[in-house]
Amino acid sequence: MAAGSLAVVALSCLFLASLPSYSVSVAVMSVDLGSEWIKVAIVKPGVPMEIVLNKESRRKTPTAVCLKENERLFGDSALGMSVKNPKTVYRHLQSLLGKKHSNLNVALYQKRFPEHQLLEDPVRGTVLFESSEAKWFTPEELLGMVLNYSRGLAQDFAEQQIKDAVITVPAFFNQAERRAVLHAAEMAGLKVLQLINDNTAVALNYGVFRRKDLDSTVKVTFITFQTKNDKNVFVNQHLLATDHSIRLGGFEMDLRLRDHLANLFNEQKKSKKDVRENHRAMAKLLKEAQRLKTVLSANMEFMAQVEGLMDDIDFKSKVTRAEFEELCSDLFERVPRPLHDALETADLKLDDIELVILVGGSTRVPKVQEVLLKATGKEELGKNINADEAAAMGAVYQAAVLSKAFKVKPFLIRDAALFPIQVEFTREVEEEGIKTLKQNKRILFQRMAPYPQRKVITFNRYQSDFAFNINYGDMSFLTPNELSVFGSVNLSTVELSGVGSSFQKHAEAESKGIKAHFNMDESGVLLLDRVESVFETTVDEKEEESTLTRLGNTISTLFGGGSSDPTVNSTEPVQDDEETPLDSRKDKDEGQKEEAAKDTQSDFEKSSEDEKLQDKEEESNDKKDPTVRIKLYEEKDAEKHGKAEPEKKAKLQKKSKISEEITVELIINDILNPTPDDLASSKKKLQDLTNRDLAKQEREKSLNNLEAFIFETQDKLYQEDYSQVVSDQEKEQIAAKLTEVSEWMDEEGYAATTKQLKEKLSQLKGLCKDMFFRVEERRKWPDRLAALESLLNTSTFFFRSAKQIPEDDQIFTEVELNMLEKVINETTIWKNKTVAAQEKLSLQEPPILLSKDIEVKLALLDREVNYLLNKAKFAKPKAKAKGKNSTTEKSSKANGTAEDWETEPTGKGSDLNTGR
Ligand SMILES: *[C@@H]1O[C@H](CO)[C@@H](O)[C@H](O)[C@H]1NC(C)=O
Ligand SMILES: *[C@@H]1O[C@H](CO)[C@@H](O)[C@H](O)[C@H]1NC(C)=O
Ligand SMILES: *[C@@H]1O[C@H](CO)[C@@H](O)[C@H](O)[C@H]1NC(C)=O
Ligand SMILES: *[C@@H]1O[C@H](CO)[C@@H](O)[C@H](O)[C@H]1NC(C)=O
Ligand SMILES: *[C@@H]1O[C@H](CO)[C@@H](O)[C@H](O)[C@H]1NC(C)=O
Ligand SMILES: *[C@@H]1O[C@H](CO)[C@@H](O)[C@H](O)[C@H]1NC(C)=O
Ligand SMILES: CC(=O)N[C@H]1CO[C@H](CO)[C@@H](O)[C@@H]1O
Repeated sequence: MAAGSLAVVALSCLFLASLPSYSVSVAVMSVDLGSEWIKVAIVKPGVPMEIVLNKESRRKTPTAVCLKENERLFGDSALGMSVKNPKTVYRHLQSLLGKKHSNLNVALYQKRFPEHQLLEDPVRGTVLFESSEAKWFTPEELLGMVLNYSRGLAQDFAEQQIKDAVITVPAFFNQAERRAVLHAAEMAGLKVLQLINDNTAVALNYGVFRRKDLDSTVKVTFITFQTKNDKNVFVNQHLLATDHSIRLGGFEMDLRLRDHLANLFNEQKKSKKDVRENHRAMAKLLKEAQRLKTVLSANMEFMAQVEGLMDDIDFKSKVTRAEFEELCSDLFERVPRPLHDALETADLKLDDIELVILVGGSTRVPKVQEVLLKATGKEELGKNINADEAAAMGAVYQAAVLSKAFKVKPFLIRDAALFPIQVEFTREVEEEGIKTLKQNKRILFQRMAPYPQRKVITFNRYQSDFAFNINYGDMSFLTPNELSVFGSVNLSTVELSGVGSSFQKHAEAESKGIKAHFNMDESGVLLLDRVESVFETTVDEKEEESTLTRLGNTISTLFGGGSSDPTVNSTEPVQDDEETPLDSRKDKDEGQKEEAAKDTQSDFEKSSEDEKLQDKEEESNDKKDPTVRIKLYEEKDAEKHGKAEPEKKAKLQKKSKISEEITVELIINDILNPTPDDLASSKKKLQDLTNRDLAKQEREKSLNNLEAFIFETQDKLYQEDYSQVVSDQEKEQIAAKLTEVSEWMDEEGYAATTKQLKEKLSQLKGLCKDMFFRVEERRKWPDRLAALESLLNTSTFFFRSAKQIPEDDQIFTEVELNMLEKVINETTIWKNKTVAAQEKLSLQEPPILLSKDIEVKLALLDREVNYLLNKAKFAKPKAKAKGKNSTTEKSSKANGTAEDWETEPTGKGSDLNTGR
């Protein structure tokens, strides 16, 4: 949107640290998934976080895929096709994710991209793109292709396989939209470590590099303006929404400019047709409009031009920045509003804001900056952060933190859920003999609730199977228009079975309610971990048994993974660890809800234990490696059990908790997930397309190789090096074959299979092998022979010098020296003989002087000399070190024996070997 969202992100800075350090060798990546651009970053051992360059060596890649009849194109190539064949190009997919066909976003998309046919999925009610190739594609599949392409870029850049990724999503993405991105990633075979809100990623990037400036205990709050989304714009601290925000955004500006250009063209009356009717022409104008917007950020006016816009008519017209600002004036007017709204919701004043950072493409538009400066009353906007890449860099930092492979100082992020989520259920109540159905609502996650967070909800009044709904809570902060874009406010219905039987089974025990365990995970996705029916019995115990049971319980809880493990055995006693926080929380709940206060016994309790857990976690993170988050929950449990022990020892009566797993059927009410079969078939669809692309690339390579071989060899036949080593007959034969294959290629080559092309090439190579060999050998001779000659010379010199060492000082044995001489003799003879024989041969005959033989001789001689040199190197005269001078030394040498020399492998080198 033009205005952008105001993001207030709270970061708890827990670690003062410098840059990350790395250990194991596994690269991880981030994808900053924008509706127009994708930015990819990697981190790999020994290499700091880096933005990945794409095939055009650019730091960002258009989010687009082109599905041609026989291949796919991505990035700039895909976008390039939009002016040739707009129907094959799919982009701006973000606004369709997790949306029903009836959604306003879909209508808007259809209007913006009339070339696409959007169908309705009969089962899920979502959008399908009709395509001539496979019958249709879902937005998730198309996004999956783009994600896998991004992975390919990252892998090429990192020069290794990558599977793990952190992907950014707009903070305002709801549950269905987040799940859609996860499904797309799954289709691409990517393992998503986390979906991170893009403004959070920016904030993280900001925080990480200013760690030292941030106080370790103070919460840091700062604001980003995010203008890259042309949808409802929210913030993760405060949700902001403007009436027409779905129409806002950089892309909206592009479209307005495009329409302006179309008007200008129509006014020029060079064609009788309306340019708006022509998809290709409009695509060309859109491309020009995007260029225009960028240029007008730096210039006051610009000449827009498109060659052959329509029916070979060129278009050319001047557009001024003033005109552009006029076109978008209503967008600019809305810029300040979200800022004020956000400050109000946050109960902050402008003075409280230290820094305003702009993020997103349209923030380069001077007018947007001007309006914001005025609205914030600041001197300047935060420019000390590379806004374009901050999200990708923040996300890859997080990827490094989450991947166990890197030792990174974590920067703890508490993100906030933008949309409240509540549990709704109906219960029959009897008042004065009249039975009525009572609707109940309990908030599960409040608006702006921090996550990741676990919550436990306890239903106390049910003794038989029942159902409850999970819905979004009070969404009145959205306008009706925004709400309709938002989609279903109903998330799911949970049907429980086994409640009644759990009560029958434990009739003697006291019910502690039905507990539903929820988890809002790191990606902001709500999960229902499990539901259990909890009972408590009071039993008299013998001390012995008690100890054993207790030990058993403690151990099993430790290994069972604590509260996050849904496989806890149903009849296994569970430690009494949830009750205390529950009770303390109950008071607070009752204070908040009048309804609850009426009941003598609350229907319902909400445990905020996990908030405490979280707090604890933050503390313990100070000391421990927080990359192992799950572990911390377990440790927490263990700690509790530890504390509970002494208390229980004192009692002879033991309260024992029994947990009975309740079967859950989850009915999804917003957007159905693709079934496992759907996912498998999508995966296959993508894999098939990838395989087809790879096969096509392979075939093109084979074709090129064959073409190049023919061309180069034909040329070589005229070069002296080659023509002199072949007989006329051989030359003719080769030339004829080359011509034959060349003609075959012209006639049938374009239909030929990769296999045929490869076969032709290997036939030709076989035919030319001898010729090439002769040429190659001749080329190698001078070098190799010179090397051999030189080594013979030095070896001979060395041999002679060694021979001259006086007998007393001699360190080499006679055998050794004879061996060297023999090798020298033999090599010299071989060389003389072979060279002489080769000279007698014609150039066209197979050579007998072979470079590989020369290399063998070289190696042999070299080894021999080196052996002796090495021996000399470690030889050390014993008698020398007596403080005598060189003259007396000589005389002492006269009666030195072999004993004076000591060979020691670890000793230091003597002078002997430097003589060479
Ligand atoms: C994803 O891309 C890689 C190459 O980077 C390829 O090997 C793989 O098959 C692709 N996966 C799918 C599902 O297309
Ligand atoms: C959504 O949930 C509310 C409250 O549970 C209910 O009244 C409404 O009918 C539900 N809507 C749909 C479409 O299921
Ligand atoms: C090496 O050749 C020389 C003469 O060229 C000869 O005197 C000597 O005995 C030969 N040595 C060996 C070890 O063959
Ligand atoms: C090798 O040939 C060179 C001349 O090419 C000659 O001087 C030398 O004596 C020959 N050596 C032997 C061992 O044949
Ligand atoms: C070396 O020895 C000679 C005689 O043996 C002596 O004249 C000379 O001074 C000595 N030099 C040193 C440096 O000791
Ligand atoms: C070496 O010479 C010294 C004096 O010149 C003499 O004392 C010694 O015996 C001689 N050693 C041998 C092994 O000849
Ligand atoms: C260790 C243990 O008690 N395992 C039991 C868990 O519960 C199932 C049935 O629900 C039993 O079959 C296991 O023996």
